[in-house]
Amino acid sequence: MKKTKLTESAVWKKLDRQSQKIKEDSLRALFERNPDRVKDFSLQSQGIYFDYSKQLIDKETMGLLLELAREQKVKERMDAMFAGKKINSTENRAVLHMALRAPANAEYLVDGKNVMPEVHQVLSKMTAFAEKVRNGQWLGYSGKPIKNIVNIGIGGSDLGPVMAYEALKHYAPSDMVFRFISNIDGSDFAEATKDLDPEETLFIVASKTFTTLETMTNAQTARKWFLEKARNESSVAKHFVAVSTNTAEVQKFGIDPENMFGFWDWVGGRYSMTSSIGLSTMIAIGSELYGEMLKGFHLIDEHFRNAPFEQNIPLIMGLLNIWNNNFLDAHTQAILPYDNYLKRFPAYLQQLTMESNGKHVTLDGETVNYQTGTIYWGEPGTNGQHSFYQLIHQGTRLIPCDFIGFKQSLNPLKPHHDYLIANMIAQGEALAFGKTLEEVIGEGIEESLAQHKVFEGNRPSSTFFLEKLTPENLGKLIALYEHSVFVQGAVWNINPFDQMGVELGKVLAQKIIPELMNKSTQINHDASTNALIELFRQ
Ligand code: G6Q
Repeated sequence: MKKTKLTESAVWKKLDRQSQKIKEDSLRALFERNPDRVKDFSLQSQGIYFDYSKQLIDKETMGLLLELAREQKVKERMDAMFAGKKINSTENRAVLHMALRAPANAEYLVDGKNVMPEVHQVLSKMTAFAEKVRNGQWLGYSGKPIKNIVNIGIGGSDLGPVMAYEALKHYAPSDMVFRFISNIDGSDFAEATKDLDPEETLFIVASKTFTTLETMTNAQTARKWFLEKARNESSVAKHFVAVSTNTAEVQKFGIDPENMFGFWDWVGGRYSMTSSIGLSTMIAIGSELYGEMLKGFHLIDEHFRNAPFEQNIPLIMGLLNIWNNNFLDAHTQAILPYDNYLKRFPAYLQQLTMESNGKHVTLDGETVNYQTGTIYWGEPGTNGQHSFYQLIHQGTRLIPCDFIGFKQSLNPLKPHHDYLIANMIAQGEALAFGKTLEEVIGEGIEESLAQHKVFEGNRPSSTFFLEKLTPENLGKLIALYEHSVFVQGAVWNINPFDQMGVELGKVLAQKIIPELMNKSTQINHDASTNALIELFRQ
C-alpha cells in the first residue's frame, strides 16, 4: 500500500516502537512502579471525573500522543471549526453545532454573518410551542390537549431525540406519551400508534432534507392514519409540525411554515440533537431543563476550545482511541453506561462515531494506509456482564471499555445503586489486573481447572464518574464524545462531517422498489440479487 505522510512521520514511528514496549509491560507493573499513576492519568473538570489510568499507557506514550496531536494540527483544525471555516470540505460547509448551545451573546460566523440571532430565534419559537403543548394550551382539532408526541425521523433525526428521551424520561411528565418512528418497516409505525388517539396526538416530522424515503413514507402514513379519524384536511395543521431546513418541501407536504422549526446546513444530522431536532426533547423535559442540557454541551465546547492539551478531556479521549486502534490493534470500543436510562447511548454513539470516521480517503484524496473509524458498541451494565463481558475478560481480542457511572441514582432504591456502582468499579479492576494462576491455585482450585479460571488482565478501560444523570450532565457526556470524534478525524486527516455511504443507501433501494412492486419489470442484477427479487415477487 502507498505510504502516507502520517505513517511515515517520526512521531508515528516512535509511537509504533512505544507500542512494542507497552505490549511487554502490564497494568499491574505500571501501577506498582508508579504509585501516583491515578493522579497522573485522571482529570477532573466541569463536574466530570475522568480516570484513564487503566489504559495501556505511560508518560512517554501520552507525550508522544500529544506530539502527534500537535503535528496533525488538531488545534489549528479546532480553531478553523470554531471560526466557521468550511472544514466539511467535500460538502463545502461549516461545522458549527457548537453555536446551537452557545449563549445569545456569543458570536459564531458563517460567511461573515453571526448565526447566533437566528439560533436564538428558533430556540424562542421552540420554547413557546413546547410550553404551549406541555401546558395543555395547544389543542387538537376536537379541542382536546395533546398527550402523545410522535417524532418521525431517521438517523440523525431520530437517534438523538430517542436517546435523549430515554436518558431524561425521569424529568418528563408521566401523563404524556413519547414515541419515535424511524424504520420504513410498517411494523414500527403500527406498533408506535396502535394505542394512540389521533385527537390527542402530535406528529413532529423531523428531517433535515425533508426528502428521506423512510421519514416521508412514515409521515404520509401518519397523515392517513390521522385523517381516518379527523376527516378534515384543515385539522392537519394542529397535529403536524416539521423540523427541517427545507421550507419548500415542508410546504409541499401541507405543513404550515408557521409550524416549521428551522435549522441550517452547517449542522450535520448526527450533530443535530441541539438544533430544532431536539423539539421532542424540549416538550418532554420543558424549556428550562432543555436550557440546562444546552449549558452542559456548551461547557464542554468551551473546555475543548480552551483547556490546554494535557488537561483536555475530549482531546485525551480521542488520542487514547488512536492509540488503542492504531497501535494496540484494538479495533472496537465498548461503551458501558452503568445507568439504565442510558440504554440508547451506545446506539447514539455508534452513529456519531462510525458515520463520522468511517472513511478511507484523506482530506487530500489519498487512500489511507492505517485504520480509521473504531467500531463503537455497547450495552448498559450490569446486563452486559451476563453476556458479552466474557469475551472482554477472557477472549483473544483487546476491547477497550468506557465505563460511565453516576454517584447518585435518580431512583435511590436501597441497595440497588451501591450494587450497581460496585459492579462497575469491580469490572474495571478485574479487566486491568486479572487473576494469575498462582492466585487461582491459592483459592484452592484444582490444577486441571485452574487454567480456565485465569484472567490475564491488562485489558484497558476508562471511567467517567459524574454526580447524577441530569440534562446538563447528559449534554456534557455527548459533547465529550463529539469532540473526541473530531480529534480522531483530525489525526487521521479525514473528513468526519460528510456521509457519502449513507447517501448511497438513500438511492440504492430506489431501483429495486419498482422491480418488487411490478412483477412484469425486467430485472437485470447479478444472479443472487435476481433470485431474491424473484422470491419476493412470488
Ligand atoms: C447524519 C446522517 C443521516 C441523516 C438521516 C436523516 O449525519 O446524514 O443519519 O440524519 O439520513 O436525514 P434527514 O434528516 O434529511 O431526513
